[in-house]
Amino acid sequence: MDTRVAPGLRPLTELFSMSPEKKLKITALAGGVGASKLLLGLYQVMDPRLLTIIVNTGDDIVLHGLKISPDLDIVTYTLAGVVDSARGWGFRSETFHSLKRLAGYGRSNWFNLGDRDLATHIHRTALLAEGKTLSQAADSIRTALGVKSRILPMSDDPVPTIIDSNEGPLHFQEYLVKRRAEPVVQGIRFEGADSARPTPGVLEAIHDADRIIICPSNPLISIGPVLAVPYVRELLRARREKVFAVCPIVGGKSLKGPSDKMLAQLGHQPTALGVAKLYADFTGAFVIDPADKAQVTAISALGMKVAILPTVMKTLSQKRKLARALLQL
Ligand code: FO1
Repeated sequence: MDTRVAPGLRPLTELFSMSPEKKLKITALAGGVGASKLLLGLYQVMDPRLLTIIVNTGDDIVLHGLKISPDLDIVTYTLAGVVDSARGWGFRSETFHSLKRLAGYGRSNWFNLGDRDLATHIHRTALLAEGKTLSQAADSIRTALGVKSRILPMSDDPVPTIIDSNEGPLHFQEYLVKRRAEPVVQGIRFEGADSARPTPGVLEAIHDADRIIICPSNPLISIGPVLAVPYVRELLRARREKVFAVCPIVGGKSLKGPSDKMLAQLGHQPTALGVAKLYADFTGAFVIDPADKAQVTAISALGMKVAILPTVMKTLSQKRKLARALLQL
């Protein structure tokens, strides 16, 4: 038998020998860095062509006339194996000559756009100017980088996340990167969400999935915007038994970013239980770390099944292990 394969494709023999759980059609809801760890695990342990990722675009921002989509890029670069894994965003071994020159022209440089990363933003902005949609641009970028899973922005319409803070309204990137999450959060708005349309394929991907995974992302500003797109939350509710959410808080601390601080400032408990309360209406199974097993009874009382699995993913082996366990649950 000829088992030769084109570069990047798995040998047919490997697909036939896959266990049934690896053939499940999976749809994941994702933010950026935290989500990408689990997504990389899933990408490696299942047939990646059966994985569809719906990504938050509330973090998108226009800088220097360029459309930047940080979470789409983080997910794409991670699955393509080109991400700077220490930072979790941007290209590995990146240089910043263009940004220095831009600063020399008096332009702001608080958002670190690397030289190769800039090519992505130029390409995306050019496609949009040529009349293409954000999802067509995302597809062009992921296929060029050899990513086999479908990556869908939650909406082709802009839905910027605005943080109402003690310093006034701030775009999410201004709050997170420019102001280093120091302002006190008083409210969060997803501007334009009410009239935004889900990207073509988003509702179908939720409807047709064998399993829907909510990645361990910030529930307020990464998963929150996706849920705010019309019909998404309602459809998840209708498919609740198929929805598995991985908690992004372990032992009262965020796995990544300021989730714990933001939850507390907005009056939620910065705990697994606090996140479970935000997800209970559309989640059938809630995955927590062994460190939080004391909260099982309280979470179960919300009407969800609870699974205890190690959710801290520092190594590739931990990412693959959690992914495999999620497929086998
Ligand atoms: N995060 C930072 O903390 N500082 C940066 O300068 C920065 C630049 C950046 C450039 C491109 C990109 O795709 C992501 C970038 N991020 C940066 C990450 C990003 O701000 C956030 O982590 C996500 O938006 C939250 O998911």
